[in-house]
Amino acid sequence: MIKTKLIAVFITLVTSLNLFAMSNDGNQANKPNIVFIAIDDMNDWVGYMDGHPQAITPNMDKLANEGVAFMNAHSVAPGCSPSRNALLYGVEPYKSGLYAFYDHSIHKQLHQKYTSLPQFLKENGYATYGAGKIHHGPEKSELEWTGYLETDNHKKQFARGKGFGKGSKASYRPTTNPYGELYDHQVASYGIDVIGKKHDKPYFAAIGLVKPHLPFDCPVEFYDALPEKITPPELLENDLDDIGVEGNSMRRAGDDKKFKAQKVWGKVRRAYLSCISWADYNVGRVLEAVENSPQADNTIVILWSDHGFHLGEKKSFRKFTLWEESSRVPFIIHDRRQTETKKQRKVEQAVSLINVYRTIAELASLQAPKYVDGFSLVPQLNDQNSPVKAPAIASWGRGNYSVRTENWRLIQYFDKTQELYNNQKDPNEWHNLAGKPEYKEKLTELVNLLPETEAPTVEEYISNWSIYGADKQRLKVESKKQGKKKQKKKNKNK
Ligand SMILES: [Ca+2]
Ligand SMILES: [Ca+2]
Repeated sequence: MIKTKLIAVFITLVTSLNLFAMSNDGNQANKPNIVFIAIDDMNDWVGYMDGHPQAITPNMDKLANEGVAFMNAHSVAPGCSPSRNALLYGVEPYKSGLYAFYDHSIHKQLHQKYTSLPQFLKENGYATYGAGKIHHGPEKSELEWTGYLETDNHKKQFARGKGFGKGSKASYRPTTNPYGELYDHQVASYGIDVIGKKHDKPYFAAIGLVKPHLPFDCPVEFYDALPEKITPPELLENDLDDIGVEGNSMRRAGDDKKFKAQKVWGKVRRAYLSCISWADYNVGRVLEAVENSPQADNTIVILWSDHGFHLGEKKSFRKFTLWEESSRVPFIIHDRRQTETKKQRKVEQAVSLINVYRTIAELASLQAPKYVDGFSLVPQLNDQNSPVKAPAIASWGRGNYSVRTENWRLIQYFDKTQELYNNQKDPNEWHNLAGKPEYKEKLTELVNLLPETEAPTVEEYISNWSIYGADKQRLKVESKKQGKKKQKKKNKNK
């Protein structure tokens, strides 16, 4: 009799705990810690992704081997601001209208409209710590963060005779500062402190590394570790002849010409690779802290990069295109609670980073806010062949989209020009199949996956220098007028 009662009490307890967990009442029993590593502008030049044969990234390779590596992961937008706004507020640009770059003051407004991922976790019982670049721009609101690192600035010292360029952004030179003076080292150290502490609540540690973002400068040891001769990109003569005006306008053709004329492409690519190794080194420091932490077995590591980067491919430099180099990113989830799993779990299906929010919510047994886009990737963590619900959509400016499935990419620009690539047969996206009658069916299939509705561009707080798409010309003219007005006011006040 007592036994039956006890079982009944036990069942009630278990059921109510589950109910509590899913109804977000703040029950924190056994909720996992989340280590969230955000990397800036890192493309697929990472060992396990095979994007460049000379990449040196032992720590990310190890993480990919232990966790689940999404081999075909894609950013929501090829620019920091729209990519991070989408991921952190959980809303696709074509629904939010946040296609462009925005001034940092926009976050106040966004906090009223959306619940960002760190705010969501904080409201649900997590202690949330942040360091470095998580949002685009410094945003350290108490709504989101229990604690946030203040970094120290140090003047950079450069190794003599190595690399080139002296601009604040356009610099490709290795540094000789002690590691602790550098931003990413400080950011990782803060994460290491958080991870090593004893916590009475589950924690969310967001660690935002800024390398390999420009300028491509990092400690000289990482530059020296790379060979003098860096493998150049594969190029096809006349590749760009089958691309429309809008597609071509997204390329930074001027940089490519300049680097070619100065014969420095090799140095640029080497400096980028070295910054990837430096980021990897800091990732390794954080991972070691996780392994040695008191709650290692109840911790999930999630690593992602906000978008990719062109370094000569398609005669292009930087991001800001809808092609594979701008789109494909490292994305790894290692749920250390899963102890009995096979190594080398790779998901080959295309997935978008818009799914990060809902995935983290499910991992923490929480219900994401209703408005949040995307879907949880927990099924793929349990079985890498579990089919994903939707392809990866990317937006760049209103009206410009890319749809990436496991083997195909469609790009449709606002002027209705299209590109279609078979990425399995043509990984460099050289051969645009959009106009070919034999691919009409495939084209239609992918066109049908494009967003059905499109939010107007949010124009308040816009920094419109980078906008491509249907609003580009109009905003350009308006911003010129605005600039003139401001100048007149200034002159009047003089
Ligand atoms: Ca970025
Ligand atoms: Ca082509």
